[in-house]
Amino acid sequence: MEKTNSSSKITMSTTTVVAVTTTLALIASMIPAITSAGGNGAPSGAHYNLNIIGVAKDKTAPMDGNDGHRIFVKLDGNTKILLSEGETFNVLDANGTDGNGAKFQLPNPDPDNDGITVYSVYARALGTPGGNAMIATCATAPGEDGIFGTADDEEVCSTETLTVERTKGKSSFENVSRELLYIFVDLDGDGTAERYNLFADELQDYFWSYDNNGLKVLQLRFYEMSTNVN
Ligand SMILES: [Ca+2]
Ligand SMILES: [Ca+2]
Ligand SMILES: [Ca+2]
Repeated sequence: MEKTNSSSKITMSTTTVVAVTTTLALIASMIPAITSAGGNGAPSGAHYNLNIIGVAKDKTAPMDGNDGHRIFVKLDGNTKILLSEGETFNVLDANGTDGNGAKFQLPNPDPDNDGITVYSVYARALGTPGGNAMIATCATAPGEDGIFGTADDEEVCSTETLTVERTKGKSSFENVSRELLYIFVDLDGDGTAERYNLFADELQDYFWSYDNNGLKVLQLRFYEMSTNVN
């Protein structure tokens, strides 16, 4: 009996040692992943990449249906990037400098508007140092009559805007899901802005208003992971 007990004790302690070793191995294997994810501030993993490129001279080619993972905007001045709801990420009109804006397709980021996104967007400034851009999510509100397509419709923009500046040195990604995937606007007139997800029915014709002041490249990355914007 005593022998069995002692043998079972040894087994138990061996199990413990194995468990500890396994845990250490797991932690050790995670460290490189954490380090590489923290290198540029972006998560690791699959993503859709979109470069928004500021150009000094307006492009003349229409570039409709040109899914080159990039959109051209004015290097200085305002460009509308129209947003269209779809199953996938896709550049529908790459030329934002030609008078009808650019057009980008993306999925609804938060269909029930609970503040937990179904995907996340990260941004960083690239290109030669200098320049900044201010981006606001905007849309058309139905106005006092509550009906779209009538004279009192108005363009509204989010109170939560994103400003990106290209400074010297390494540029890091930041999670900008709150600024680019939602619009904060006071539709009910009580003096406090409410939050609406992109493509919520309360608004129409969503777009990013891209105010460029010399930023060469804004890089956006869309990841299949959620962000809590509450
Ligand atoms: Ca265009
Ligand atoms: Ca109206
Ligand atoms: Ca309100």
